[in-house]
Amino acid sequence: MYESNHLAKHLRTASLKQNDAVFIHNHENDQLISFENFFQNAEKIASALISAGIKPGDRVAMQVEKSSSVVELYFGTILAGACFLPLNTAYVPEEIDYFLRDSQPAIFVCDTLKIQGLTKIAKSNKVCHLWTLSADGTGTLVDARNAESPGFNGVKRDHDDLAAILYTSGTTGRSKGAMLTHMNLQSNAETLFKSWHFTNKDILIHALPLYHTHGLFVATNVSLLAGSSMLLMKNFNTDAICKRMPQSSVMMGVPTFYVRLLEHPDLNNAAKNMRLFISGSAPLLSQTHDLWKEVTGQAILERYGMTETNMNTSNPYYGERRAGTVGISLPGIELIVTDPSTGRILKDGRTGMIEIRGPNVFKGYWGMPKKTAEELRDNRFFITGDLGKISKDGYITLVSRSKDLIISAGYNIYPKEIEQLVNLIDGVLESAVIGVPHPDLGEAVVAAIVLESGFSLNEDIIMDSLHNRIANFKLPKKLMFVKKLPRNSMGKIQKNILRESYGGTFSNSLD
Ligand code: MLC
Ligand code: AMP
Repeated sequence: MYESNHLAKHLRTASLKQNDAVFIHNHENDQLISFENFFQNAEKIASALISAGIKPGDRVAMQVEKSSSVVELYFGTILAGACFLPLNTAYVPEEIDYFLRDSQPAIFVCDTLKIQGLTKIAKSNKVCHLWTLSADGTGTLVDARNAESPGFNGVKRDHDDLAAILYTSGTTGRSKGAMLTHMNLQSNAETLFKSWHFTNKDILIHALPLYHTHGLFVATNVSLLAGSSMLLMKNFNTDAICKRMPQSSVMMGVPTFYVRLLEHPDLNNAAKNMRLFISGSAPLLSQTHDLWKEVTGQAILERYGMTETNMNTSNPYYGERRAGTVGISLPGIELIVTDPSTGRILKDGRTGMIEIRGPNVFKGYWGMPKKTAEELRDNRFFITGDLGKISKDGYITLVSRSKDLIISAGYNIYPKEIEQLVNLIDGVLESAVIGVPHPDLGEAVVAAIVLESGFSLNEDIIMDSLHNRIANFKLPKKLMFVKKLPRNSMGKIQKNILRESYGGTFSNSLD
């Protein structure tokens, strides 16, 4: 089936033998969607996209709340030969304007509730069709789908054709669209499905957002390849997860999931039936790993990935899941550690830049050949910006990041973007944004602000100016008004000193 469409063909194979089995179980209303149902809906969406004039390679952007229709839209887009471009639901119109301008999608699907604010933006960016999809499963996308019949067999797409563009923040404050091919997604899903021993008996607790690599590709593609089920939850909720664990087998989550679940009194009982807990997207503290093992008897399997590369390493399914490490390079993926200044390979467990090569590595940044050339070497090794080391027996430890990036509960936040906005506020002389340890989020955003002399801005004024200009999760959790910022002899702000000064800000609280 879907013979000429590389990704669709692979993702459909396992379920052909079990069309009536449940693919998606909606947690909120207990609706069950069989594989047959799911693929028929995706086929109808693909037909609707074609009817709307979508051509191979066109972008289909969406910013909608999590639902099974999103997964159908993803697969329908692939079948239609187009390129899926999901956007974080927290983005405000100003941010959406940037993404639409940069990616020039032919279709943008937004939440019905947001259509008023987004119509003008879509028009000014020459989006041909603005469709809607609401959390309750209604909208013009669904109307267009329902006007079509199933039976669409997929537009021809080869392994090297684009399947998706996912935006990842940039160090300059400008987000970059990572172009992912059919091969990138298919090969990685295949590797993970095998490494984590997924089968059609598995039921995956899916409480992650559907607009990132983790919840979209890792969770969904692996489940499709294995023919397993997903219990789709709109939000992360510890009560709901503990209630559902006894009927499930695997959970994928960011470390915050595990930190919060450890506070739940039922965890120990609930987890008994689970075969696998997977963590990634941010560092899992050794303490969390150890405590989890103590409470549930199971070692969390930590893996490491990124938008540009999908998953690179994983702790083993059998064998030691070593706390504080991200495991071993996945089969078929080369990982080297290099000297950041010379690019020469470092051996003997020395710390350096992690570089990755393999079928998982993206094609480049959308419309940014210069940026692509800076990060993707001619020999196809991708310079990750993560600093790490490899032990004698192949386990990789991430030590720090060379990129000025904050990872807050799995969301990436680039300080530059916030600094630029803070610096625009009348009365602000300059600012520096840092990430500091946070017991719940892993890292939290803190802004150190220097005011111009004669100005006395308070926290509310600063926060009011930031609201509606950037997504809520990027807002600083704390503002520090300081007389001046620490600088080195070259005049560069020394963020390490700020991190030392404010590192204890959240140590005793769960903000
Ligand atoms: C929510 N808030 C956050 C936040 N998430 N603030 C900082 N960092 C975050 N990650 C804020 C909201 O803006 C809101 O602010 C308040 O918290 C409550 O919002 P919520 O939606 O109720 O939050 P909650 O449900 O508690 O969300 C926490 C979370 C979520 C852990 C469930 O952050 C999450 O789903 N994270 C996963 C992200 C993810 O999938 N990353 C994978 C990237 S792919 P206010 O002001 O309105 O109260 C990748 C590659 C790889 O990295 O290797 O996987
Ligand atoms: P993103 O750009 O959202 O894909 O985030 C990718 C980044 O998340 C990587 O470059 C790492 O810095 C970080 N990351 C992913 N997985 C892990 C992990 N298991 N431990 C530490 N950091 C991680």
